[in-house]
Amino acid sequence: MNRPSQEGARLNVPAHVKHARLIAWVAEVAALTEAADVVWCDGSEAEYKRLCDQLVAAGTLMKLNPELRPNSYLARSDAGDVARVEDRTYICSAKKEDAGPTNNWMAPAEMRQLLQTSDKALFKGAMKGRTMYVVPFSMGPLGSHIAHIGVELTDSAYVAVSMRTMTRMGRGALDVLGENGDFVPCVHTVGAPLAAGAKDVAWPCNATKYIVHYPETREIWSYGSGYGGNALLGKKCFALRIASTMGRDQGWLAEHMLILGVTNPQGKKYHVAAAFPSACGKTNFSMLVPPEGYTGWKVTTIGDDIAWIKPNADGRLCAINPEAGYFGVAPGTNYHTNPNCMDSVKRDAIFTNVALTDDGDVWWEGMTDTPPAHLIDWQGRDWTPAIAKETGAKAAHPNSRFTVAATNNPVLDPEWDNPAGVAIDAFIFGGRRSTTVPLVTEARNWAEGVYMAATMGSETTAAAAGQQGVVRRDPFAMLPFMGYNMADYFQHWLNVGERLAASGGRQPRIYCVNWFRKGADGKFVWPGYGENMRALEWMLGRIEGSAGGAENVFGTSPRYEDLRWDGLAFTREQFATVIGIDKAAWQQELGLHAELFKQLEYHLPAALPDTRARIEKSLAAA
Ligand code: SAT
Ligand code: MN
Repeated sequence: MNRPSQEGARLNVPAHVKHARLIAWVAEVAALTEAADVVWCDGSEAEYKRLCDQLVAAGTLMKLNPELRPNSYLARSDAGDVARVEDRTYICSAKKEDAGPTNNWMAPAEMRQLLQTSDKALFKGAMKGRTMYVVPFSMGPLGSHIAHIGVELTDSAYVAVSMRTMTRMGRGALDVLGENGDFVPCVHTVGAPLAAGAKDVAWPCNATKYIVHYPETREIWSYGSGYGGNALLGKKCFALRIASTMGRDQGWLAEHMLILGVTNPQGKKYHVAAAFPSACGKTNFSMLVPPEGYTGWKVTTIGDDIAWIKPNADGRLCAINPEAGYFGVAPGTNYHTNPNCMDSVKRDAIFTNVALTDDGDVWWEGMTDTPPAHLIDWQGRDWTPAIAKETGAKAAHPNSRFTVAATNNPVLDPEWDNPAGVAIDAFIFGGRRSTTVPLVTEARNWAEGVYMAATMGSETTAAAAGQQGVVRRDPFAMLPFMGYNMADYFQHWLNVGERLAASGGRQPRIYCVNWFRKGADGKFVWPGYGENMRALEWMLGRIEGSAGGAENVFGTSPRYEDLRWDGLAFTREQFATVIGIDKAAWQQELGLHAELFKQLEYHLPAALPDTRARIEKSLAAA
């Protein structure tokens, strides 16, 4: 029985790791995948540097000009591995009904055969010739009662370094885990075993992809992709899909939401959590710079993508950002749309699939009004404005990204790492809709707010593979990220609100926004970005009881005179275009809500069709 110690030596288990279950699982996965070597990540800067150097030598990363972009790198992915793959994403709950009609489902035993146990199981030998990195991480401040630990085993050093930026990764997380702590096991392989002596490619991946979640055993298995949410398993896979099921079971919420702090000139601070689909401006909103005329107002970032929210003893909903970095969309980011983000990525960033300038810096569409005269595009080809004009080729991929630590953000909220979280005053839900949905609407009660969130629609973006610009229902901006039955999730939200009310706690107000309405000329009417502060101020005014509004069929929206217009030329007519409720459009919209409810019929809470019927009635009377 001296096997464990021999195994331990081959596994390179550091002396400080005493967690027997963790070690046994690492051994099991190393044996299954036939990894050539095992490296335990400690999260140190020296380790980050070593892995980055190694990635540069392998051709995966290119070091950018240190004078223009210190300590920063560019990665170019395989052209077939550029976004989340929703059609390859599975929720393997024991019962199909628990995954619900919005998720791909396969029986756990069948999926395990495919991935782990059959003769041709995909993970068998998948890491041959590669190093397996053991990446321990905390989602949320170390030791926070809202945080949870995960461990990702990955054969991608790019994933390991990205996880260091995106999570609290390394020794600290292992210390929290101790000898017997719980962790979510996450297994990731690019699915490209290397034969002895074979030359590697810069971005190994596999045409076959599986992003698999087992909610009952809280496991994640990801095969074939090295990109973003497919591979950085702490993000969408753990912090949303698995955590949503944990939240359902334990009475909390895991949401696709930014969290911001907003302080008024009197020094009163509010906290707002806002859900928008991928690539709809969460990062921009979370770093908003108040416009001219808003002297003394300040917006600070707690998170830009994900919120974990638990009720505290005082009856408040408290939120943490489980992440420690930003994996944001580069195109469209500039000194007008998000100056704080531009400053965040000035150094210490990894860029993926953006363009390279001739002097070794990065560029993407929308960064500057005039593109450089020559670039190397995201696929390593020459790019000039003339080529773009002729072929339509983008210099940067529309879903190109930056990965940077939250601590680089000049407006990072001082509470961002507070283990107790921040008490949420308002929830905002917003989609990308060129028509129909008003600029801002307040729900008259919790159930109406849940209805707004549940029926949200949005035009699809490049963040996911597939058709772009088509309206799809994206309840709570969670459609691609729900770990269980969507209708049960609606009920969970209703329950959370009821429990708050019953315990004498404070329900946050709920708002629906749409920055994206277009005029007859096809252009956005609302200027957006910093000007969104005007809608935000109105929401806070509603909370204080000082802001007026008018009821419409959907909720309460501001009249022109209810918003502050200092510093912005925006006419009553323009305002009417972004706030109006068009009867015919809403009749059609309600038809789409009915379609959604039909799809989600099983377990759909009655409060939702009831609310729909009420809206339909008042619309008919309007
Ligand atoms: O899922 S990713 O992390 O790749 C990005 C997103 O869709 O928000
Ligand atoms: Mn997101």
